[in-house]
Amino acid sequence: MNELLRQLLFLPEQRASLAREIDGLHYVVILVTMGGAALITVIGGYFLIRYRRRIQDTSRPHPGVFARPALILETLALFALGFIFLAFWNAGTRQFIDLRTAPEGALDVYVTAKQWMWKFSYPQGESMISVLYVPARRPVRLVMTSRDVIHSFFVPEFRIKQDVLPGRVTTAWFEATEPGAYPILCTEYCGTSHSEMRGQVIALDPADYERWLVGGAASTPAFAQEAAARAEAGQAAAERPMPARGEDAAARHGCLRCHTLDGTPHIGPTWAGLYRSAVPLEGGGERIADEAYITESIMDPLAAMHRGFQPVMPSYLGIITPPDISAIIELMKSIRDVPRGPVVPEIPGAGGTGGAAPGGTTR
Ligand code: HEC
Ligand SMILES: [Cu+2]
Repeated sequence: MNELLRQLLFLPEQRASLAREIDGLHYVVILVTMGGAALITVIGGYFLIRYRRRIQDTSRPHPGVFARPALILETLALFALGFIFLAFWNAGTRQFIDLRTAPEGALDVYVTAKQWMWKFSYPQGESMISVLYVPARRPVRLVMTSRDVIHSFFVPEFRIKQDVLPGRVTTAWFEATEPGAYPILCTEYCGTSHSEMRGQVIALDPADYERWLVGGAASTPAFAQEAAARAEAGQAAAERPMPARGEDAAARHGCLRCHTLDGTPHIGPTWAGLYRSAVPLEGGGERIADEAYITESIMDPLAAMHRGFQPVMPSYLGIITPPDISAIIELMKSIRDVPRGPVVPEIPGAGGTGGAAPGGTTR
């Protein structure tokens, strides 16, 4: 039953000691509300037909809500509702208290959140970024605080979610039931890279955990090493400065087939020295290459053409994401002082399509 409902509701596996209980309350609430809704629909439908207006027959009097059988039913329903409320309240309060109070002898780990990473410090002195090693089948208490804004620590498989606040300490505890790697997510929007503020809880067999304490990550089982490598790669990506991410995005979208970063003329105007420069336009006039002009050039390249270039740039409307555009603009800002010669190539359009970026990535 538990497994069936868990899958029906698309919930992740239950991998902490309290997860099953929490899901239990969830199931009861969902089933009671769905059952209630179904009951009301059926009763409403019955009344709709039973008491519909009849043209001929006006003799049958409406029994009225104050008739004795109705009163009895209504009183019973009220009591049932009160009982359901008390039952929810009772189960919810007990779970809340269980979730709040870590068992005696729990292992303490200190958690510091900051844009955009989780840092875990152990009483013995180690400190890990993005990866939280814990022994399985032993309670772990997290003592958490933030260095900047509000974050929220969420491990779906453990069913724990706790806000992490600057200038305040909050706690959460869990006991992983099985060794494994479980993702950590930040569930409080905390800035540009909020979605990349991830990590892994790596629950190890107690013996493996002891080995980790002595020998570090190298002495953990293969699954743990894989998860740690994944978490670290994600962290490195999140920490990459925006211009570098802009270069990734430009390469990914093929911009560097036509644009250069080092000032060399090519199929499209070089991005070196472009930011905030005056762009001469086809048909006269000029525009300052600010964020608006750059974004417009990417979405609708023909709207304002750089004088002397061919109309070969495709529109990226609906293809490129706003974060990618921001990163590309940051990349352009970072090379605004790179000297550029004449921007327009000698023979316009001679490069054709699909050529490699000549010297496009010298930075
Ligand atoms: C097929 C070649 C080609 C590709 C690919 C291409 N562009 Fe362009 N781009 C051009 C040409 C040619 C121009 C100048 C004519 C115009 O304004 O449309 C240009 C103009 C621009 C301008 C205005 C610069 C100026 O000096 O007026 C920006 C900004 C720009 N491109 C960004 C991008 C970005 C970002 C990408 C990738 C997402 C990209 N381009 C992909 C050829 C290309
Ligand atoms: Cu966050």
